Amino acid sequence: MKFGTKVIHAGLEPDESTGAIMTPIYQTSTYAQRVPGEHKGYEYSRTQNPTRHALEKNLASLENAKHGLCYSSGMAAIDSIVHLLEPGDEIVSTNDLYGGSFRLFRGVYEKFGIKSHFINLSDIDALQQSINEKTKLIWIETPTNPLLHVFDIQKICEIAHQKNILVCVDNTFATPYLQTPLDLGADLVVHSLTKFIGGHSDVVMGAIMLNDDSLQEKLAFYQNSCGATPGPQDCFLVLRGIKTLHLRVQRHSENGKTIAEYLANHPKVENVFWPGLTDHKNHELAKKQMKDFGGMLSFRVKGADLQATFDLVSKFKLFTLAESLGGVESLAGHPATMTHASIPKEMRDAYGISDNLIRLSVGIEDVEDLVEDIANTLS
Ligand code: P1T
Repeated sequence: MKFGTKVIHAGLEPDESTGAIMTPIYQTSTYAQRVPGEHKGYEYSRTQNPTRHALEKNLASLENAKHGLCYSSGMAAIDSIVHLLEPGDEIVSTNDLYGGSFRLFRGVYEKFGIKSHFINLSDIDALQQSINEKTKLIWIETPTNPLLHVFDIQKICEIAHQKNILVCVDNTFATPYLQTPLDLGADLVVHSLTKFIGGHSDVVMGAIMLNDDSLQEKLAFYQNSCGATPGPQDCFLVLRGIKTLHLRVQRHSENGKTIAEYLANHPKVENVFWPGLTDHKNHELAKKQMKDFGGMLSFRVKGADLQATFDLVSKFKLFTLAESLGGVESLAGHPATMTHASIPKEMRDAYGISDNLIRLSVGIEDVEDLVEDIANTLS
């Protein structure tokens, strides 16, 4: 089945009892048992829920995975993956990643004895040097949040697997429409479904997709034991959003291209980070690894200090100043003080998350209006 068919059909059947075409919202916490232990596959909705199961099967199919697991947020999904590690284990990750992931690895898990290294994953020598016998997980974001670095998933997986290290790719920015990391060797894929997959900025949710049965068994145990599972209403909303994922991401990518090219030629813009630009330093890799380049981009405003950047980012009319990304509507953000504020300033400065950096989540509106909004704001 091709992608545009999978989003509409994979894992989904008309409801057996009524023939309803759309997966019903099974708004129930529990299920009748005939005698103790004899039931229809569902006991309690933290553990299993039919609406959630339909979504998990659909998501697995999109990532060419055997298994899917849903969580009450992207962070809960990421947290669950760290539960696979033991005290004393280490994580190697990128130095450009969502601030919440940094906060979890550094702020929560270091006190449980799990250390994280944040490096440039394009630098294979640095990667080799960061790996030691304690390394159990390599955490990739590609493209990264907020600077849109692109890393070679296949190459990193080859290095990791020689040493029995798991590789997880946070595929939130790309979506499975643009890239399927499991096909490139990754062990786990994680998503904030809150973003492009849900697509309408009306739900917070996360997911893990994977092939390995024993890892799935462990993660399902943690999912049920820790309990950060989503409700059926939210699962229904994500299922509904997914049906147009391919169309939306095509349009996000087209609009992203127009805006990236407009900004790249604007005299007040210092640099633009979008992997589709031919002068992006990972453009050739992005072309090989991704189907298109998506609607996320960031840019630096020439000579702007913090106040000037605040003034600018607050003046857009169509790009709403807000956290999050990937919805149908365009959003603008200031990473240094919003999504990446939990990264210490000296680290942000060293990694390029400067005070004059603005991030755009380009929506699916008519692009002429978006360009006009940017033109007016920059002038
Ligand atoms: O917000 P939540 O659903 O918990 O997802 C966390 C998350 C995970 N991975 C990536 C790459 C993300 O960008 C996020 C959330 N990011 C934002 C809220 C943001 O504005 O960047």
